[in-house]
Amino acid sequence: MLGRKRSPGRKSPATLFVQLFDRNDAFSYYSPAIATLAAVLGRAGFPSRLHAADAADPDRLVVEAARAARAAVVAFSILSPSWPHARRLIRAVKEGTRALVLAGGPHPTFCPEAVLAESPVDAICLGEGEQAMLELVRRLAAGRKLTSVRNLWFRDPAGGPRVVRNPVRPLVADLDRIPDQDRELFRRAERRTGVPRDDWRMIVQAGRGCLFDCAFCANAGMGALYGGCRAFHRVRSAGRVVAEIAELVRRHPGREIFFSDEVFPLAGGWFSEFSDGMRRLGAPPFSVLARCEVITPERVRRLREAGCIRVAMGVEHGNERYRREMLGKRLSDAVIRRAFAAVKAAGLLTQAFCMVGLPFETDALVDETMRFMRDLAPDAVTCQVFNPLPGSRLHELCRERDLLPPLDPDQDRPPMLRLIRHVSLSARKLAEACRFFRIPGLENAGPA
Ligand code: B12
Ligand code: SF4
Repeated sequence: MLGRKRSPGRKSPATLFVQLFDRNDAFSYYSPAIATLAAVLGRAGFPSRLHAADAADPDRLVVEAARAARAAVVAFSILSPSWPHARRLIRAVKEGTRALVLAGGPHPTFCPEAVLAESPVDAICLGEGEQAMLELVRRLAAGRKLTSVRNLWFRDPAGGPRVVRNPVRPLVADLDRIPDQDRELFRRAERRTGVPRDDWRMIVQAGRGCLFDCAFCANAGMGALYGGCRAFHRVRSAGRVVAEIAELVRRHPGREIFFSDEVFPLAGGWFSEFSDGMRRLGAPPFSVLARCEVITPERVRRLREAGCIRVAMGVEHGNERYRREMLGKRLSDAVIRRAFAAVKAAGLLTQAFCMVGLPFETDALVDETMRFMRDLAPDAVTCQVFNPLPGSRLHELCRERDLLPPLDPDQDRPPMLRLIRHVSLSARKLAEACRFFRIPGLENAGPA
């Protein structure tokens, strides 16, 4: 298990994790990455605290939290849409404390040079962070040199232009070695956030990564860092997953568990062992994300017996050819229809994901997505206006084809949505689609 206990009495540098969240969206309050990193540090005897920051909060709060925690490290986990908010807080922490400021997560992983250039961060983590962060804190405790820790890039502490770019270490091959998420870290911080208790999701992961490489998804970027999506994809043992859920059920009975694996492992012996274990636990309610291809009536039946109440599936677009050629998702309309029918027939709730405002989309293509979704009639649809995500192939395509509008370097509010330039989609149609899919705040949206 990662993070063996240290001998007591040694100096323990404290870490303050910063969760960038949106107070209006309770789901955004929880980060499995932070909860996992804190668990690894905690096992090794290093204390952590959490500061949850909404973009509207005054910056001084994070500085006060870092001082109150006597933090030696202030650690940010950053998704690209939160980068402007993170950058603002990183500046505040650097000005107001002497802590080492570390940033990890998808944005520093996919845009490391930009993160160093646009903020005074001391170090960034590329890829998986458990071993890197533990090694960093151990070295801090021992007063050893920090700048050779693999996965981490360091800015020259003397203020020079040099950046130490350490290579990425091999992945943790056996995910069972990683301790369960430290959810209590978030519970302890809950009081100050205004997020109602028990509103945030009980996120569990059966594994990491996925075997596909859709063009709009950052999974491809993670795969590229580690020699391909196949190498990055790993699954925990079914026994460990069920044991984690048993503990959650004991502590928080009745709450729904959300498997955030983008493709839940539904095939083979793993799934049999998992579903048997869940049945033994009394089939606690949970939801999964799945690819339509792997859905069969038999698997859905076993999912239901195991406690599953909802299956969410990516449809992405209503035009099969556009889905395949632009989005890199080789999935036919027929397979999608079959999968939704099978889940509905088993009495489970269905949720569909799709996007509008995609590169080179036309009004007619958007109409096809609205039509397809109306026909499919899932219980819930989550439609997003396309946001080009660093780490994805479509982000690269938008950059190459000059579809990315310039970002205001001084902007300090999260641009949760970065509309791309459209060459063939009318503002009227995009606004109509936003109304149709009830995308809040964007009913009058128009392409930049
Ligand atoms: C669970 C999940 C969520 C959860 C939790 C979000 C969160 N804050 O973590 C919810 C449902 C809230 C969510 C929401 C969103 N998500 Co999301 N989500 C995921 C998902 C499926 C799994 C992430 C995860 O928890 N993995 C397990 C943990 C343990 O791994 P990890 O996050 O990769 O972290 C490891 C490393 O990155 C690193 N690391 C991470 N942080 C740090 C910090 C430090 C200091 C260090 C040293 C290391 C480190 O170490 C960790 C352990 O190895 C990923 C897809 C994926 N496969 O990664 C998308 C993903 C992260 N989400 C994404 C996006 C875009 C969003 C949304 C913006 C979507 C939207 N439009 O609403 C919102 C943003 C909400 C918010 N403000 O955070 C993108 C991010 C791409 C990018 N370039 O930033 C991803 C990659 C999916 C994709 N489409 O490509 N999401
Ligand atoms: S969208 Fe889903 S299926 Fe496609 S690469 Fe990303 S995680 Fe995998």
